[in-house]
Order: sequence, then C-alpha cells, then structure tokens
Amino acid sequence: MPQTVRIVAERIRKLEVQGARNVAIAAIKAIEALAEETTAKTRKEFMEELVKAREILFASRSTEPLMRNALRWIISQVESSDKEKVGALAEVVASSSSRFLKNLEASKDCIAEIGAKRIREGMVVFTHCHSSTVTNILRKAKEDGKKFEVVCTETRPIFQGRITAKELLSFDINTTFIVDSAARSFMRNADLVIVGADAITSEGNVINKIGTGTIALLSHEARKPFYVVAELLKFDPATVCGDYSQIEERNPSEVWKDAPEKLVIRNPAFDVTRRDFIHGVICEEGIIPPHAVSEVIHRKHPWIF
Ligand code: RUB
Repeated sequence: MPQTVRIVAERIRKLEVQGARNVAIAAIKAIEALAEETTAKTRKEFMEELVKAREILFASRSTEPLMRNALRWIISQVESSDKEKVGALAEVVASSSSRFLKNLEASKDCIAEIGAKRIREGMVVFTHCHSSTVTNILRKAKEDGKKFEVVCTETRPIFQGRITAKELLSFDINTTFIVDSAARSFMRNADLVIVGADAITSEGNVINKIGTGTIALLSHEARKPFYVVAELLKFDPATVCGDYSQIEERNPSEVWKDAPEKLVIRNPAFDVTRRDFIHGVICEEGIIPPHAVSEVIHRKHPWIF
C-alpha cells in the first residue's frame, strides 16, 4: 500500500494535525491520495487497500467520529459501486471525497453565520483549547464589525490555546490568555462560553478537550450560557448501540517529560460534558438542544446508523 496513509496517520497521532475537523480533512485527503497512488490490479485488491487504510487512520486517534463517519461514507460509496476497474473505483473515491469536503466547508460557513449572531457588542467570550469551528465564528463576528473580547485557556498539556490566541490576534480580536486553573476567576466576567466538540453521543453529551467538563460546571455556577459548536457528523453512532464513546489516553510524557520513576501519570485527552450543562449545540441545522442531535442526525444523515 502507498505510504501516504501511514505518514498522515502518524502526523495525526503526533498532533501535528489537531482538532476534529482538521483531522477528518487530513484523513479524507490521505484516502484520496491512496486512490491516486494505488498499485492495486483488481477491485478486490483495491477494496483491501481501502479497508487497511481505514484501520490505520482510525487507530491514529480514538475519539474522532467525524473522521470515522467521513471514511465510512466514502468507502461505502465505493462498496456500493458496480464498477470493476480500479481506475473507475479510484474516481468514485475522488468524487465522494470532494463531495464530503464541500459539504463540510458549507457546514463551516453556515455554523459561522449562526454562531456569530450570538456574539453581541461588548461581550467577553470564553473558550477552551483550539477549535477551528469556534475561531471561525469569532472571525465572522469580527468581520461583521462587532467589538468583543475573548478569554482563552492555555490548555495543558499540549497548549492548543496558544494556537487559538495567535489566530485570534491575527483576526485583530482582543484576547486574554490564562492558565487553565484560572478559569473560575475569569468566568465571572465572561458573558458567553463557546467550545468545540470531538464527539456527540446519542444522549446528547459532548466530548471535547480535557477540561471542557470543568468549564461547563464553572459556567453553570456563574450562570453563563455554554454553547457547543459542531458539525452534526461529529455524532458517534456507536453510542446508539450502547457503546461508550472512546476517550483517548495519551502518553504521560506530554504531562511531565522527566517525571520520577514509579509516578503514575494519567493523560486523558478528552472529557464528557453532560447535556444538562449545554444551552445549545450550534450546528449547520441551527441552534438545537443537545438531546435533539440524535433526531436531527436521523433526519439529515440516516446512513450513519
Ligand atoms: C481539539 C479539541 C477541539 C475539537 C473541535 O483537541 O478538543 O475543541 O477537536 O475542533 P486536539 P474543530 O487538539 O486534541 O485535537 O472545531 O476544529 O473540529
């Protein structure tokens, strides 16, 4: 099998590609490259390559339903095609991938349009980690001429908050950067909390960067609205059948490089925010209550189940 898929999977694993959307886009492009570079001679060989590539990409990060849904859909288009020639099947991969990416791009614009309306003049918006969907909303609000400030957490252990801070500064948005443990002190002055999502479960709970659950509790305590912004395809269909969404646990060295031997270090990448703390999910279908996500997904993307 061509090397591209392994190289991309390794970049995703090492967090060189970060955030659910970017991970999904990188994985889709890897499958596209595989279809271009394949040396498979028969339909059977090509299908085997695609299945292997899916396995490798799925294993790169365990909590990424958007990537999983994307790859499943693209591969299902090839499976249901009656074409026999590898060239023709590769074209199905190319056209399905580009359709998926186009829809993803349209969702992003739609979410920005809806989310930006929630940002009012003079607001202090609180966010955590780096979500490209969140920064896109903030950029849109800024482009619409609104003046507001953002407080963003540094997000240990990998400091994705620095990506957010740099991006917001490049959009000319006033930004304050705080350590994660200062979140409670700064929640008092916030007007709105918006975070991204890696996964949404069948019960309407949201999985996002570790610390999101705590921030949701803090916003609840301070009575500040807490919104999640996410494409509907971050829904994890496995949770419908009772499976728990996987929470990726990363290498302890990210937390402490030269830690004393025998010290137990735990490094979960994500946590669960219960739907009770979420005012709304801002998605391409509008702002919907978290418990309605399953139903909306059923209507818009029945293939997912
Ligand atoms: C990133 C993270 C982001 C979501 C949503 O975690 O938790 O909030 O992935 O991002 P990591 P987006 O840095 O470990 O990937 O809105 O860009 O999909």
